[in-house]
Amino acid sequence: MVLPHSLPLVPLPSSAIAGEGRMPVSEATRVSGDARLTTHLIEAVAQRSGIRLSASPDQPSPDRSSEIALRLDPSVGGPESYALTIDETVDIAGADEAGLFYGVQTLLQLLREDDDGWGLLRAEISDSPRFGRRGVMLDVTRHFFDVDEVKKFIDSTSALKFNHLHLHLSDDQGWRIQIDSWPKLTELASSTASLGDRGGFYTKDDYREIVAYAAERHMVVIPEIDLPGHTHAIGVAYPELVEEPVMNDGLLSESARLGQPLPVAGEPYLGWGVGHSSVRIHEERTYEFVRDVVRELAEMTPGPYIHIGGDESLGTPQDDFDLFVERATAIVVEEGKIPLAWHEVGAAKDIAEGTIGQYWGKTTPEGTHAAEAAHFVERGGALIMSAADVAYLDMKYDADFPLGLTWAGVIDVRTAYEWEPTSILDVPESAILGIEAPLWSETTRTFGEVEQLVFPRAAAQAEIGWSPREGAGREWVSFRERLGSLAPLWKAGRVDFHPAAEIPWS
Ligand code: TNX
Repeated sequence: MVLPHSLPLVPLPSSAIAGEGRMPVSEATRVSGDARLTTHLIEAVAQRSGIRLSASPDQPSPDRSSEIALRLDPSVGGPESYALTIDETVDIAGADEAGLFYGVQTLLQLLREDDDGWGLLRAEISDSPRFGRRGVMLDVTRHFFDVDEVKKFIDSTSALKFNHLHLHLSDDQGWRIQIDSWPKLTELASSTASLGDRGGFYTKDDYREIVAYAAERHMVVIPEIDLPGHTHAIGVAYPELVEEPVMNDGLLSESARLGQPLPVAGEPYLGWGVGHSSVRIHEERTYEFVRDVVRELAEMTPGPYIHIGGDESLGTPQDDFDLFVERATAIVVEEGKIPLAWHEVGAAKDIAEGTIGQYWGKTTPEGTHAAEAAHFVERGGALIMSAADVAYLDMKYDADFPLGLTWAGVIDVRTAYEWEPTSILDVPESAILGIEAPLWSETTRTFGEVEQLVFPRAAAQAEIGWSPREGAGREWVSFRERLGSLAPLWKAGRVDFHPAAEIPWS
């Protein structure tokens, strides 16, 4: 038997046996099954190989040679699981539509070209995810990325079986989503970005287009409005909602250390210092604002979550912070959604029950981070792990890498791969919903630069989120080989990945 990790697959499937040789594919190869997924497969194969498979709208024909059958079969396993057989024909059975989609993504990784042309590596795979939550985050605030760029991000991350897309939609540098009841947010506070670059925003139609595109690829979009700090842009539109920029010694020295300009009240902020802004905690108008924004976001968000931020609110006194996040999480619940928040929000005793925390501390927690994270679990919530020293996609690969930051460390591909989300905090394993890998965009001025930071490290996070912890092949020596084999797929998809020297790219 050939070892499972000899198959060029990322993330590693829960069970895989490589067969002998390849099943040739040609324009005569017929695909049957759900029309949309069939089209998706045909387009992806065409983009990769130039071969346009034929769609066979009917049931699988009696002559089953050269056939790829996509079908649903709930007996295959739990949510998102699938079984894939490639022999003389291909059979993909998804436990549900997401599972079928993931079976197709695996099939696409097994499509390879050699001297005899294009073929599918023979294999017998049955696969299901370790965690139900496998997320990526895109910061569209420090730099703005348009609808087509977000769609490309969805394409390349859903191919790695990520199933949540968190969009960081507001920050000091800009407000990026149309809100009808507070129109000046986009009129006055969206046109600029970090480094003085051009901003932008999504209309409600744009946003719905992103949500629908993501849903077709089985990704849930999570909108984040960052409160009560990271709110300088709100003050550019509505000065009455925010405090004067905080200018304490800590902030002044931090901005100097980062080489970042200081904010000026009412003017767009073009740097990326943090911790200087806060909404007014003791004004009822602030909560009218929060409720309107949450309600309008909820209306265009079919997914269950609204993220209210809560990180680095260094300009908000602790008691005020607690009061604010208790009210803000309650508002999200009242508007029918589950609140999500960065782990600092767990400092507040009475956050809404069931609020989900996002841990962004390090793999060895510092200060109050672990206790804050644990409080979400005490309140009946759960946690998503985004440990900054391993899962942050905006850290540099090495000290000389031109893009990215270093505050959490430099993260080479191996470091991004070798961590365990359930071993960081002292909470029950069942409280860990999964992982999310964030891309903060202070230094990425183009979408190509985003991709250089995200790929290949997102593939490491994909495997941590999907693959069994103890699976054969779930280790660096195997991963780096399998990762290297993704290069032709990324090249065909024009993904501007960083060809890290650690990886044997094919
Ligand atoms: C910290 S981690 C932030 C962001 C920055 C990021 C840069 C977290 C929740 N907040 O505001 O963009 O560092 O790495």
